[in-house]
Amino acid sequence: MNLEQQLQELTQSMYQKAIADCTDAELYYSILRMSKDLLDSTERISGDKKIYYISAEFLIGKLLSNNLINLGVYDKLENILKENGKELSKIEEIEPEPSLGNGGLGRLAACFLDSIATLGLPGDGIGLNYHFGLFKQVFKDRLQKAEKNDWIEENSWLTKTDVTFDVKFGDRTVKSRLYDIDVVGYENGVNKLRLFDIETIDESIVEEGISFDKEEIEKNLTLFLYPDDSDEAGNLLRIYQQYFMVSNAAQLILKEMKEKQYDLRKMYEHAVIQINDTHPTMVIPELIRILVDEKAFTMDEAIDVVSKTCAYTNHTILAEALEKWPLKYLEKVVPQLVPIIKELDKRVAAKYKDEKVQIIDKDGRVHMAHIDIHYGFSVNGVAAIHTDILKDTELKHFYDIYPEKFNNKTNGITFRRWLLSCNRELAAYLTEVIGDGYKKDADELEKLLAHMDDQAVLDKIAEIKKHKKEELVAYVKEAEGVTLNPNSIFDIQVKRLHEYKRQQMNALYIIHKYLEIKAGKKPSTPLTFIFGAKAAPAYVIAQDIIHLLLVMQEIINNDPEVSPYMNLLMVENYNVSYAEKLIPACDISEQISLASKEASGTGNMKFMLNGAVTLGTSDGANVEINELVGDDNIYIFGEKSEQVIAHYEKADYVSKDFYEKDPVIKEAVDFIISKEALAVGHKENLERLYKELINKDWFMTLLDLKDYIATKDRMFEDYKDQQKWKKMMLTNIAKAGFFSSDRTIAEYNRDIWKLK
Ligand code: 26Q
Repeated sequence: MNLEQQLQELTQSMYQKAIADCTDAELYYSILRMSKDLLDSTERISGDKKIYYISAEFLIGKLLSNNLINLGVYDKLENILKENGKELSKIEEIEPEPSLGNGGLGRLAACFLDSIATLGLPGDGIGLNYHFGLFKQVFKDRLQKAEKNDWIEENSWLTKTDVTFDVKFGDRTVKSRLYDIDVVGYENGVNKLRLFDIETIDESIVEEGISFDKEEIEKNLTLFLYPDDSDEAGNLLRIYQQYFMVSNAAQLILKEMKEKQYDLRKMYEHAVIQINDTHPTMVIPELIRILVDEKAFTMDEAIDVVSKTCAYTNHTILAEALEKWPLKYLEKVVPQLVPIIKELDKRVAAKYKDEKVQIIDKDGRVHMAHIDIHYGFSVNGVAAIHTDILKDTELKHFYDIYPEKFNNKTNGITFRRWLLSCNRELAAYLTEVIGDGYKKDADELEKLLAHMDDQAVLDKIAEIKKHKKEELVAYVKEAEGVTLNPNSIFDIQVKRLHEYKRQQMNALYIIHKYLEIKAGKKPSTPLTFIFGAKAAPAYVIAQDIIHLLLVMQEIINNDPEVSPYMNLLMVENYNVSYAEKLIPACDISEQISLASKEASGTGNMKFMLNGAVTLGTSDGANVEINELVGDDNIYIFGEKSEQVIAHYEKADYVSKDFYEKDPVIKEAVDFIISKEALAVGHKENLERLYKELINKDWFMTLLDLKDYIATKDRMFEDYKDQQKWKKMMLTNIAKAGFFSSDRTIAEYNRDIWKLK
């Protein structure tokens, strides 16, 4: 049966309609069913050793387009639908987006699953089936409000399995249920994302917004994903979630070991567990506990086997983001792990006197990362500069003990989603120019460099960019009711809202530009500034920054003296699907974190691949982008990480000095509490932000502001030289191959997992 017959049969049996008579929604559910059938008949990837990627987040995004591409049927299906008067891209819009992640770490896990399957490696993701995922963001009165984000439907990519486990907490036992989502590699076999849920969940306990009774574990355990704030509220529930995840993971892994009749004493020959940040760390004591209590291992044997099986990835150096759970919390939620953790701590204390490497500190807090480092065989950072900072500074005391465990794995992104799917026009054109080898071997993108002086190629790449800008303009008009100018420069900053990422610095630039235009100094090319960002609900200053952006949007877009020259848009509910529309339309990619703070960044890679030019600091993977494209094809500004680290060590950064000494800085910061701003915004929010900037500014916004303004202005000037700009675009695309997650995963496998 061919594809058309297959689909026809489904629309008939599900809706008693021919394809041409179905609504987009009916077609979506029919194609979903058809795709699941196709996945069912695709080969399962198998092998003697398997990677289990445990993560509290898998920010998978919508799956339809990607699955069709990876199954190799996208083009065929698109044509069949076209012949029936239907548009596949419209049908894709029907799918609800699963937001099972906060940002970079969760999206990385999703890209990794795609690449693991694409490389044909046996490997599953293990996580939680959050019913509402991350909150949905709405703006009311120029403030962020959080609402629940429903995504699970009767028909979805989830497959209910008959696997259930008991999970024992200190005060209760709950029953879990496993749901699977198939993960198909690009023209390859299928692995699984395994998401655990609890049978007794009760969605109706969610009240106003996203509040709910935190005590009723049986009803709330998998309701929400925790936003990445480190505030105390709900920490106990987070520990319940983490233990639920790892207890299930451990039981599943042991079940598979048993089914394959592997010798548990050689577990590490058949299984490797990648611990994605510290969130799944309890899998280490949990496995040790099971081996000792139920499988007759001695403590020494159990520790030895588990340590050879587990590897840890660090995604941050922000001290406040490193998990340290009070022993008291663990005693309440998982008392059975406490003696194991104490034993692990005792062994460390007996060997190393240095306080900095202990597991339990003198305040009785358990440092989760320290468990991973002592009792795992690999520790990796996610970009070269990040791994160096771990070795030299943050984790220096551990590096001195275990130099052989430390390694770097620079992050990557899957080109199937971030090029083939989100920018079909560019992908098709690249195929025309350099062939389609780049789809499986991303380094082949470099073949583009041979066309650096080929005017037709340069023009076509620019034309595609213009087309993607027009598409975005149309979408934004519909979704946000805002009119943008496709002939302006699109300058985009999309990522979680955090002070270290410095959206506030971008806001100050925009204020500065606004004031210049008011004073009669107009930019030669109109400018469009776009933001997208969710802020953790408990993160007050982040909320204030969103407020400032929405206030400036109102002021700028409604001022007839200014709006012909610049516009500002903060999109509502930025998520993976929105990213897929914004990134292909971008000219300038904002990557402006305070040097040393962004472990890697992955948005930077997605923008580059789609022909945007980076405006960034020497931080995270920007450093490697810089090395690849050279200084002429990127705009780097601001103080370097060593200088920033020295400021923290000497405590010599005083933001008020910058504010008082420089009239340009003062003017921009003062505008936050000007009467124009206060006429539109709230005094409380704006004043708090103003004071934060001049009195504290922990992430040194004002330190780099002048250099940022100068560099950004230079970039806008350079844009006028379109020939030069097009060559920069081409170079960025051509050099993006290194950032394919296929490369990253091949390195994980070569150095850590050693499958096949
Ligand atoms: C911790 C404790 C309590 C509640 C929440 C959390 C929590 C949740 C999520 C802490 C951290 C996160 C997410 C971190 C994250 O996304 N890190 C990013 O990882 C990317 C992939 O490696 C990097 O590219 C980014 O630089 C890094 O910020």
